[in-house]
Amino acid sequence: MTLALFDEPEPDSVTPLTPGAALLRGFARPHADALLAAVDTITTAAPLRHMVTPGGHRMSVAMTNCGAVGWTSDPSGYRYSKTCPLSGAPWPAMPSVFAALATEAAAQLGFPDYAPDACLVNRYTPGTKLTAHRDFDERDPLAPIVSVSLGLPATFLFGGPRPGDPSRALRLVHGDVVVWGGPARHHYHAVKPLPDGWHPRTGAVRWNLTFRVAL
Ligand code: MD6
Ligand code: FE
Repeated sequence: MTLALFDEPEPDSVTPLTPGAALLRGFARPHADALLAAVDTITTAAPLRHMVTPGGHRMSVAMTNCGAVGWTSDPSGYRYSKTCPLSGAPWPAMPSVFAALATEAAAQLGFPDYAPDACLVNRYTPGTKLTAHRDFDERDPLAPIVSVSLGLPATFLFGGPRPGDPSRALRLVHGDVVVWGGPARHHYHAVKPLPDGWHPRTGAVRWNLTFRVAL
């Protein structure tokens, strides 16, 4: 008997999570190299940085953005801004391969014409984690978050609307996409500390792209 530590869906399968949310296994895989090339361009134009939370903690995830607006955090709060606080310049434009993928993924869940205006680019290295939270800084309470995983595998925890709700542990690998919107839009989620590893495309890194309709 094998101990089921994770839900391990088949390649290219759709795993429903809760109404409005699903894991699209391998959905981004055909575009992974193009996405990674674009990540390189974006992080050159708008360097990754460790933002500080309103509580004064330096986030272990290194972040930047592309799109019309970008998510930022500093001791005075979370917000979306049209410019990068480091350079004062607009964020790099959202590459068409990013926008097209996000729109297609959202459509799979029944969210038509999804047009994200923000994409947060997250870099995880071994030990990097994201504590349980809900994304509440966006105007539209129903438009989904589309989350694309590239590189090293990570354990993603997808919970419910309340802090103590049971969560499901999903092992997200290169090319996986998770979508949560509608009734699932404000569910708790977290990423466990990234284990050591080496990925042929990204080295010792997991990249995560999270798309939102922010404004
Ligand atoms: C992930 N990221 O990395 C999911 N949320 O798989 C997030 O949920 C997230 O990276 C808010 C701010 C930054 C994030
Ligand atoms: Fe989040």
